[in-house]
Amino acid sequence: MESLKKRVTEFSLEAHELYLNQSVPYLEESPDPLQFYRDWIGPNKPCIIRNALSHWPALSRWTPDYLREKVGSKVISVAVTPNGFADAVNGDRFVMPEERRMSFSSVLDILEGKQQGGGVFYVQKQCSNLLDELPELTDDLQPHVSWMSAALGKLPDAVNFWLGEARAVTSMHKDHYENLYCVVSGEKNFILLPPTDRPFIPYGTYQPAVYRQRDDGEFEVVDQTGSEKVPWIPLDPLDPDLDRYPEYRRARPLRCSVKAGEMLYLPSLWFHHVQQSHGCIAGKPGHLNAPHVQTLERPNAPHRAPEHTTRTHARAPERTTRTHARAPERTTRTHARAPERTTRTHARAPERTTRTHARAPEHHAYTR
Ligand SMILES: O=C(O)CCC(=O)C(=O)O
Repeated sequence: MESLKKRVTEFSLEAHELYLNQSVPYLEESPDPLQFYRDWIGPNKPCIIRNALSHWPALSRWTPDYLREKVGSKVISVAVTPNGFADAVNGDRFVMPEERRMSFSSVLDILEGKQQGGGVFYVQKQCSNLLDELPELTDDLQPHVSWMSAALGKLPDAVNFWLGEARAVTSMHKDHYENLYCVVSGEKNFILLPPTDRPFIPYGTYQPAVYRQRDDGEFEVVDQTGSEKVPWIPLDPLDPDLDRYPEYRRARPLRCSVKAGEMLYLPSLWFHHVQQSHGCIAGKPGHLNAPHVQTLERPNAPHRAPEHTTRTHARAPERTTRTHARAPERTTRTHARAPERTTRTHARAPERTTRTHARAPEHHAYTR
C-alpha cells in the first residue's frame, strides 16, 4: 500500500513536470475544433479563450433593467445561505442551500440592495436553468459554442445561468463535465487543481443537511435524515489548514480570473473553487455581478454512475483519475497528454446528434 501511495505521489509530481502548465494559458480567438481537441480536451488542460463571445448581444444587453423587462416576472430557483457557502462542509455536516423559488425581479432587488434578503442569494441551479427557466434570454447568446460542440461531437448536456454576489463561494469540488464558463459581466476567480493532484486533496464523508431560513430570519441547519453520507473536500484552498492536511503542501493550484467576454475551458475532473467579483452590470455599485453562462459538455466516454443524490441531483463519482478518453479508439499521439487515456492521433469528426439541446436530466446535473 505504501509503495502504491509513493508511486501515485511521484506520478502526480511528474504530471506537473511533464505536461501541466504553471498558469492557465490564453487563446486569443475561437479555436478550430480539431486543434482545440488536440491541444486542450485530449490533454485535459484548461485554458481561457478571449474574443469568443464578442458577438453575444448579452455582453451589452444584460443590464438589470433589461433583465427585469425581459424575465423579471419569471420564477426561478435561487440558492440561499447565511454565509455564501452553498454545498460546503460546515463542521461535521455537508450543508446545502435552501432552494427558494422567487421572481427574477426579486432576486435583482436583493442583489442590488433594494430589498433585504437576510442571506446570500445565488442563482446557481445546475439543471440547464438557462434553457428551462429563462429561455427568453437565449436569443442573447449562443446556447452552444459551435467549436466545442464540434470538437466533442455533441451538443451541451446542460446550459446554466449563474448570477450572484461576491459573498457567494463555490467550495472545492470536481465534476465530470467538460465545462465552458462564459462570463458575461463581472469576473469569476478560480482556483484549479488537476485530477493528478488528487492524492494531496483531503476528502471526508459528511452527514448531508440543508439550510433553512426561519420566520425570524435566522438560518438553521436541518439534517437530511435517511440520506447517505456525502464525500466532500473539507479543505479551503484560500486558507488551507496545513497542520491538518499536510499533503496539500504538494498540490500545485492554478489561479485564474475570467473576465467579462472571456471563457474558461475547465476540463472534466479538475478540482475547482470559485468566487466572483463585485464587477457590476452597467457599472452599478451594488452586488449584481458575474452572471455567467456555463455550457456543460458531457464527455463521450461511457458515463460514470452518479454516486450521491442528496439534493435532487447526483454528484460526480469520487474518482481519482480518469480512466478513458472522451473520444475513444485512437491509436497514437505525438504530444504529452493526460494520464490514463487510451492513445489516439487526433480528434475525430463529431458524431452530431439530431437533438436541439441535449441537456442534463435533473438527476445528474449537479455534480460536485
Ligand atoms: O460559478 C460558480 O460559482 C461555480 C460553478 C461550478 O463550480 C460548477 O458548475 O461546477
